Amino acid sequence: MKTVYSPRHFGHSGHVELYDGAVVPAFEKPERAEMIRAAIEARGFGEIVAPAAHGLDPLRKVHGADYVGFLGRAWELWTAEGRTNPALPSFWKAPGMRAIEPEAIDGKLGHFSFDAGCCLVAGSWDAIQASADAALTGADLIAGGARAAFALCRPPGHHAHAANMGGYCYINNAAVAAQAFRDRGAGRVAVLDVDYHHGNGTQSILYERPDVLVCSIHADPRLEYPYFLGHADETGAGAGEGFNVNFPLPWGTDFESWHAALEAAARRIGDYGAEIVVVSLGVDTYKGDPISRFRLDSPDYLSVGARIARMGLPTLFVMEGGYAVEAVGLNVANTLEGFLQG
Ligand code: FKS
Ligand code: ZN
Repeated sequence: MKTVYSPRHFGHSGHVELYDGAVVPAFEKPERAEMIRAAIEARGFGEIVAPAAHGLDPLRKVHGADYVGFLGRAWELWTAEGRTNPALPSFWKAPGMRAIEPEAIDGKLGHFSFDAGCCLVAGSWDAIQASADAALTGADLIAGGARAAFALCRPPGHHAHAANMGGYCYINNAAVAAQAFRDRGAGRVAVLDVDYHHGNGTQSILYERPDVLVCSIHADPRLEYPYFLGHADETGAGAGEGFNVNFPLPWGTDFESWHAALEAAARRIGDYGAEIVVVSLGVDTYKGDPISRFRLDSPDYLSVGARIARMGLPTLFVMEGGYAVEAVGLNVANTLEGFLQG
């Protein structure tokens, strides 16, 4: 299995987030991707290739053109005001306020985000594009006949909505890849999101579409980020009714309960008749994760990979979360190894 990776992710560093009421360095940091790359290299899974540039058109198929344009210009607009800190949003519209894009960059940052989990620094946009290109290059490998590919995306994507960044995510790499498969002729695509957090962006983007089934296994939004989406009764809308499946689980969920949800999701994807599966791969389900509360252990990821393999579908793994830096490489590599042996 090939891995698609770019060192351009390093451009997205030195960014911050609000945590426990303080501005702190973001948990989503460059070391994560480097630990994963090192673990993949050490296991010798296959070649590590650079992403090919696909331009912005594939991004604009799932995101608003104004939003993509904003991401491209935000740092320039922010620094034109003489500022050097990361561009961090902190103003949002409540229901009843007007969704008119402000001219001032501080207003734009709030207009195009849903939390303070995403700030932009000088190299962020380049890293964001490289990350989306990694997912698209992975999709190319599978379209070219590969059984599987691993897009080592950073920054991650599954929280990004059509016109809003949030939760470390800017461009929804999984949705971009799913759309790319559709455009290349796949009839039915599934997204399987195993990150600890609900993939609210992926769900939102694909909510009214029957051609992409979205299944997400995550911490219950009554308890956990992203708080406002990811409940079990969200089943899709319009033509997409029945094509969104959420598996919210309580804090403290162990591998046995988690795996039961994976089993149900895998069956649903099989029943759907998916031709390809995009796996939003987060390993923040790990018991040692500093911001999450599930209890999977490193060897469990071998079983996760094996169960995904048993779906028997061409599989694109797209990297999402996982913050226990010392174990993130092991856990991702175990997932991929379990897949390759399964
Ligand atoms: C709540 C703190 C919430 C934000 C967590 C973001 C998680 C991001 C992620 C992704 F895959 F996108 F990276 N902090 N107490 O892991 O889902
Ligand atoms: Zn997560």
